[in-house]
Amino acid sequence: MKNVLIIGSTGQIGSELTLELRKRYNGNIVAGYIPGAEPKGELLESGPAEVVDITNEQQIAEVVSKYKIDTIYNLAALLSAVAEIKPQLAWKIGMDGLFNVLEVAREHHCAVFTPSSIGVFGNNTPKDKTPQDTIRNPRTMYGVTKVGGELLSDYYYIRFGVDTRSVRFPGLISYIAPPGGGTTDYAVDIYYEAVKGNKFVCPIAAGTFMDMMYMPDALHAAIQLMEADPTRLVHRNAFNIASMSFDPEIIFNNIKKYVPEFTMEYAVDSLRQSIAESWPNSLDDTCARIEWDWKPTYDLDTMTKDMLSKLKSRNLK
Ligand code: AKB
Repeated sequence: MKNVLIIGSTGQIGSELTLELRKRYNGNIVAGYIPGAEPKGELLESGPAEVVDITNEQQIAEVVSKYKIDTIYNLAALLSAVAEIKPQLAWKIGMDGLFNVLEVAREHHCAVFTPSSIGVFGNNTPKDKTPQDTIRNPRTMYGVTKVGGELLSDYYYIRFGVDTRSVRFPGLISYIAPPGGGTTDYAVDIYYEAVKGNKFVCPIAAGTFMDMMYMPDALHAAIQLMEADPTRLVHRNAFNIASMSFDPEIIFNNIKKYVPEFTMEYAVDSLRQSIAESWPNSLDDTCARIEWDWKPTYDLDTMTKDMLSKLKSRNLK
């Protein structure tokens, strides 16, 4: 039996990860949320839910004690573009919040998964097939908190034995909860506009490549890493994982294969563009493949077919 707390359970990753964990484990899988972002529908009905504000250490500790939690998925974060607008809040959630989670985990012997991101890399990092162990010098607050988060999580493992693990997520593409505030969000929005029959106005310039991943692979990565044999892990915080890399032209043309009337124009957003240009074109995920058998299932074409069919069945307006 596993008892899991998901902090940020109603966000893009949390809303799907919580349901996946409930299918997989028969313990208490607690959906942590903040007021204003309450769980609804299946997420609310299929298991316990509690207010858990990551900035409140005591609140986290009370829920961990109440449900005898052994694993925390810490999904609270501001994404890259919004973190540039609210850097103080990004720090409070990303660093102070993580510190609270790690302290509770240390006292209550919990394992912790905290997503990292391709945002840990910066302009001096090798751009193509970015290695696992390389320069991490972001110039965004999001990247700073993600590098800090990786270091702090490794510190808690080395110093206190807290079982911390993480992956560097690329842009995540999904059809249930929207991302909101990221640099890679365009690769989600483009599907919604295609299905609604609208022209897509792309905020990222043609020729800008970034790693992306379909949500089922991302969920699988998080769960598979947390279940991995610890004796095989050379790395912990955080593993490069990859499944596809494309620029706006490539994803547009792939969607157009199935929606021939679809059109796109560019209105480049300077903030998102500068962040995108500082990130790698593609990551080398060899260490994840060797240390815990990471292997993605979806490529661009299989993802496009699934996204379009799932969104079409929702009759979007
Ligand atoms: C973002 O664009 O901020 C995120 C990320 C790649 O971490 N999707």
